[in-house]
Amino acid sequence: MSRPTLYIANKNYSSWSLRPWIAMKVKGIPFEEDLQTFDIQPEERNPHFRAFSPTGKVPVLVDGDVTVWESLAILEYVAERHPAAGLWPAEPEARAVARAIAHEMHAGYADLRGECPMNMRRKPGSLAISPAVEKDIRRIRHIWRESLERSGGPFLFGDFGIVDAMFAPVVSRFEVYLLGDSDEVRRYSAAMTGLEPWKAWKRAAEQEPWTVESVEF
Ligand SMILES: N[C@@H](CCC(=O)N[C@@H](CS)C(=O)NCC(=O)O)C(=O)O
Repeated sequence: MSRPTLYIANKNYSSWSLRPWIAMKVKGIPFEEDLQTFDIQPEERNPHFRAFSPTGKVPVLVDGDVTVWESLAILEYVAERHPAAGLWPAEPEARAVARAIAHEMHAGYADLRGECPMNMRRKPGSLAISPAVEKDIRRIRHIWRESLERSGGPFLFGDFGIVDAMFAPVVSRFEVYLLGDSDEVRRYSAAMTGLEPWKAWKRAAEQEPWTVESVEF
């Protein structure tokens, strides 16, 4: 059986790409990776992405005749194709809550995403953040604290799953911008950054030669 291809962009910057990539790696699901670099001038909007992506954005998973875009839809597709991987909690109640949290992440936290773009190799240091970002951080910390208390960790619903994949780039943002110093953040970040796929992605990000100046601050 041929492997699907996951199209991603620069590992240093592409937060949406990290989500399906880390989920598939953690679960040992085979795929080919095709990294397409962002345009140096972001206003050019990466026309080369159009060759494989209906929206001109990444990530995109191509599995035979099927093309799936949108990170959460890709994760759902992978979960359906690999039910034994346990990408969602087994119990319907926990699964419903996990889905609600994953959708909240997918649709929300625009202020955090806009003001604190993912930049994995940035030297850790704080920056001035707006009250809207503080609100996003409070909400995320609440979700992490409540989920870890309920599941006992180390991930939000016990074992690593889609919810954790959705929050992986947030862990990086918290680290490099020194956001949310608290027990639940330290505990969850340690679990995430201890994963071998996390370390591999970060190493690759640090070695990339490309710089997008507009998100370097
Ligand atoms: N909601 C989409 C967001 C995808 C997205 O914005 N991807 C960024 C890279 S992290 C992108 O391709 N940006 C290029 C552009 O906007 O031209 C998803 O979940 O996959």
